[in-house]
Amino acid sequence: MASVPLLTALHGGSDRPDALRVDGRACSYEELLGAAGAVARRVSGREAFAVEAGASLETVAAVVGGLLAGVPVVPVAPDAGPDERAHVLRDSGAELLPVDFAERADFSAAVDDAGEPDAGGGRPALVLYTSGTTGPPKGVMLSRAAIAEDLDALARAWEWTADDTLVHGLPLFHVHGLVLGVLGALRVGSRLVHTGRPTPAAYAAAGGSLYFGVPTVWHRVAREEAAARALSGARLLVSGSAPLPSPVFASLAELTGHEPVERYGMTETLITVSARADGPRAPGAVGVPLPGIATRIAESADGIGELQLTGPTLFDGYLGRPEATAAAYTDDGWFRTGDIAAIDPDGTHRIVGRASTDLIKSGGYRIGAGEVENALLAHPAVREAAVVGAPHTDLGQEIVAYVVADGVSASELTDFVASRLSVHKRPRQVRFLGELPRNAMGKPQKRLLPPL
Ligand code: MLC
Ligand code: AMP
Repeated sequence: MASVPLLTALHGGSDRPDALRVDGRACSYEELLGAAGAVARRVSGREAFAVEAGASLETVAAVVGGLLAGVPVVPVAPDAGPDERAHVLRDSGAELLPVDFAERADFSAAVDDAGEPDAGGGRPALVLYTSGTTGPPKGVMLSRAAIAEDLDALARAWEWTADDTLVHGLPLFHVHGLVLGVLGALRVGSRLVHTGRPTPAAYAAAGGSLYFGVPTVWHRVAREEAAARALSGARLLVSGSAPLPSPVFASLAELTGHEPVERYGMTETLITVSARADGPRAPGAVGVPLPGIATRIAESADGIGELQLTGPTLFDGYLGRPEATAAAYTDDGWFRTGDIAAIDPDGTHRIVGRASTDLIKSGGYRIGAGEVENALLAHPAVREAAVVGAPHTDLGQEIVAYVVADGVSASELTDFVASRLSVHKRPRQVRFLGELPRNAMGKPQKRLLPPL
């Protein structure tokens, strides 16, 4: 198999001392390659390894090190509770690797001209854990070929070049912050400023040309007029991971002078549809399919239905779950996104909802209702639990738990969930009911839950 170099610009070599800045610490490409080389040496020969993926140079070095060595990297959310962390490590078989950025090694002798090995022998580059409607998170296997295709398509769509300075403050254990936000910069060669947290003040101070954010970040920027106005010197503001509310689109356009570019994606498919830097942008519209991506709307009378796709950016399946992988595709081989969409006559895609209410998006994080319900049911006082996403101006959706329980308070239950799962999986509201509404078959009916 021919090698597929992924981090072309990193190997091509800018000699800027601050090519990369993560949460206040800067490094050059040479320093990053040295630290990544040390990681590559340590993991070489392993099946996979995990890294605690905080917003740090260590996380970047670990991921690049895995790519250099051709060993799959499993980023773990730093705030993952013990249950979630244990699940990810057990399911992936990966051990957590502590990383010391000061440790340096030259790994270039072990790799080919492109600075990377032969596609890791067909193994995934990354395994990213993401929630489904039920059960614990599944590991999504992403190949370096899929990542390379996606980043190149996005670079073309956004006219993203080495002259850009990319700014964002997104988590480094998901597609948005890690694949686009870090590997994208190292492939294209743009300077990267990761702000640690994506606060409006940090975005305003960073002086970038290209900004990434989830809608919650853009909502917060749009609320702080001075910070928003400071982005007027940028070239492109990109929003994704959840629907960007129309009022936020309008405020950003007014305060920054830039209509944001919206793009749509999933962990399993990477980014597949996007507005273009040289094309129209409209609230509620996520643009057109990237080159190589084919989309269709599943049969429906009114042209609104499940969005299905095929293309070179799709995942290699869920780790160790062939049935779940097969179930994600239609019989004729299209990936079922579970998102409800419409396609305008000019090809513009609009995401109008989700097929299942059991996948919640809060602050851009994907949260399975079933995982939170199981965490609640593990509490001895809880007899029944139903978790839903309720509309929320800042977060898009907030997690609301309806429980049947005795002798326990709402805050005890949220703390209990937080002690097992990541912070953002905590219910924001807990409602106590005498019983859950059920249909004649005895199945809980979330549609019939009392309004908040
Ligand atoms: C949270 N908090 C709670 C709570 N939940 N407190 C009590 N009860 C609860 N239920 C605490 C938090 O710990 C935090 O505390 C404070 O409340 C504020 O929390 P928040 O409102 O959630 O804000 P914040 O922590 O600032 O996070 C917002 C955010 C974050 C936007 C920065 O949600 C985020 O990083 N989202 C990005 C997700 C993402 O990258 N998704 C991409 C998936 S890939 P404290 O003490 O810490 O202040 C993908 C593909 C694609 O989707 O298309 O891109
Ligand atoms: P994740 O796997 O965390 O990447 O979540 C993927 C989901 O995020 C998709 O299935 C969509 O529901 C949602 N999503 C991503 N981008 C957008 C967008 N621009 N507009 C609406 N929903 C989006």
